[in-house]
Amino acid sequence: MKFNYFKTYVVLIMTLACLVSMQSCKPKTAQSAASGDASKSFVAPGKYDEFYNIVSGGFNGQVAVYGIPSGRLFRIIPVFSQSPESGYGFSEETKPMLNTSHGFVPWDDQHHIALSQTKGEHDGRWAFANGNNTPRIARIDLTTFRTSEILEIPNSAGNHASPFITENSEYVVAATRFSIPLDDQNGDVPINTYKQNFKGSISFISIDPASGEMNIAFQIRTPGVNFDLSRAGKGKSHGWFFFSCYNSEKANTLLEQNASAKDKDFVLAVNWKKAEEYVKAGKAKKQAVKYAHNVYNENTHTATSTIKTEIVILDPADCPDMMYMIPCPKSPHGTDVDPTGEYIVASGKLAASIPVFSFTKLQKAIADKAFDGEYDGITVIKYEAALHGEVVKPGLGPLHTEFDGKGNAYTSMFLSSEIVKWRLSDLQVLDRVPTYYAIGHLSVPGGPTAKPHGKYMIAYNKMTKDRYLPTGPELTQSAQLYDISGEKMKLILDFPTTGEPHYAEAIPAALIQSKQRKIYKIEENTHAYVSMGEGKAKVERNGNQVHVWMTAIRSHLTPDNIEGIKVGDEVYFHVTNLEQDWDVPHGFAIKGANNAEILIMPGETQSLKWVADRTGIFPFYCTDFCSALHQEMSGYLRVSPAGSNVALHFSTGTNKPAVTADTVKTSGGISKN
Ligand code: RUQ
Ligand code: CUA
Repeated sequence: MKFNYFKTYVVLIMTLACLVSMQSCKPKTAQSAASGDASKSFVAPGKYDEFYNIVSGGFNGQVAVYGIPSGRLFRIIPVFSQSPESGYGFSEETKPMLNTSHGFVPWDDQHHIALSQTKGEHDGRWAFANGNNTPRIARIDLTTFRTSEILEIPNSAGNHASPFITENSEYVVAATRFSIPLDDQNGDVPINTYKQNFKGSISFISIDPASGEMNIAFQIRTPGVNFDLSRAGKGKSHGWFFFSCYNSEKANTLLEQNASAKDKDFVLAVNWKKAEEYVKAGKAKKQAVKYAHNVYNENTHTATSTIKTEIVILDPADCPDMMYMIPCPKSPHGTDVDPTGEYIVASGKLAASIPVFSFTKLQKAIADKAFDGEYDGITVIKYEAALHGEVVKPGLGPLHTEFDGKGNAYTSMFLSSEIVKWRLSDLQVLDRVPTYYAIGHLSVPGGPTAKPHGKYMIAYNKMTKDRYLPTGPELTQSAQLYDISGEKMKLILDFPTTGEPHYAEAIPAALIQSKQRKIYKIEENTHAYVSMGEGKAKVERNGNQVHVWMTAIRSHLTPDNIEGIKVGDEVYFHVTNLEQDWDVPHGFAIKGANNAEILIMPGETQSLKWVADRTGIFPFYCTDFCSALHQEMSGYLRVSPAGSNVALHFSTGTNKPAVTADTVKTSGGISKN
């Protein structure tokens, strides 16, 4: 169990060889395996898919929605990145969603999805998504497919190990990838004082059962390791959480070697029910921190960002029996819990076998004190005492495991580019199937829940090479769909994805399809600049700020002639979409806007800021093809020199003579058509 230089060396060389040349590890050729039974993924035109598949977007910072089994792309949901397509992060209302303690951060790296659960099953309310880079968790409403809330996480750096959900959505949980000096410490320390000064943290974020609103209930300070993918216990192990961690060496340089030195890292098992008791008993200490909490309100159609300044944090030294470390070979990347909650599968990406731990044995090991010393003050369980067994020679580079609910597990093998099916009871390998190429995550609809729908499995691959028509230096990312209803896994579809897909979760369409919001009721619109009807449209000046209360309805904008804007003015277009029909958004764009368009849903108000930088006539128009007269849905704005005496004037459907400030005291009016 001790450091074995030769073994480490061999594994590293193998890893490097495969990484440098995927060729050596990739299975045959694309053609030889293109045996998919396409009829199984065929969804006839006009027919619906069986599942919504909610897929991470990686470095595009967004979340995408596909149909399964067709692989059709339905929607890209703006989450952590500005989206010029909808105006998310560009409109005045949505800018606060991207506020953080570092200011406005319009991008992130989005890797994992967790769908809300009740009693261990998907309940179709929310999807949670992580922002890796500037640690954040977002909540997406599954009735609108829009981002409702973003919570920044303090004491974290690289929020990769998240979000993971407990079986009744009590908590969405996040662990830090990078350990760092905690936020209330002086972080200006030499990097080589890692071992003394760097700590990890785990955040338990409560979810309001009614509104879904997130709140950091408590954090746990941990040794300065790196955390990776993790899962909540379920069923019999409900109340526990299992985190994979690597870099138990606490290396701060050349991690590819130095964080792989030891034969074993750990799975950290946390008894979170016990942690709750310690918090109740006052064991958690207050800590001054700074983090943003951003919430979108569907009545004001406006987000607010609040900077919060305190959390409570538990120190394991004050909390006996709250957590244990289970040794795990080598650099575990993912820990997954089977549908019964009994088996905890840990995949060491450099390990030659997959250890499977037993929750029952873990409990017995704790009761019998079958311990193997301590790591940073945390009791280490004897490896064999918690072990159910090892899957022997499963393949190279095991990463993630999902389950079919029929006693089988499926593990992705990055290096050997395959999925391996094995049986939980006796750990026998049953089948293996190639992926094209270099699979990262895999997902069975319902796979992380207590009731997987063991019919399909989707592989998310890091490379596609020869699978699609080439598109210059960068090739598409891709997913592959497998039929797992029989004994053998069968490839039935390749489909390209947007961004780089990491984890995804699929949910039966029947759970959310009928709950989709169609419109926002105009009478419930309490936006500060709403126009409740065309007659309410107006333009007002306040210093160099001009506010335009504008309405949109098929097929005109009101007002559509605006004069009296001067160079240097900041013009705010507050556009209310008066439609009350499903699927009739209107858009708004104006020449020279240095942000984006805005897309306004029926009954909603959104605002675009535009600065007049030169004199002239500036057309504006609706960007969403909304009717046969969409192309007519447009208007003109006149900009005059800074000192000009052209009076503020607006109209729709009238042609009044040009006016100056000398002749007109008040602004113009709107003619009814
Ligand atoms: S990680 S490929 Cu970003 Cu989810 Cu395992
Ligand atoms: Cu409204 Cu096009």
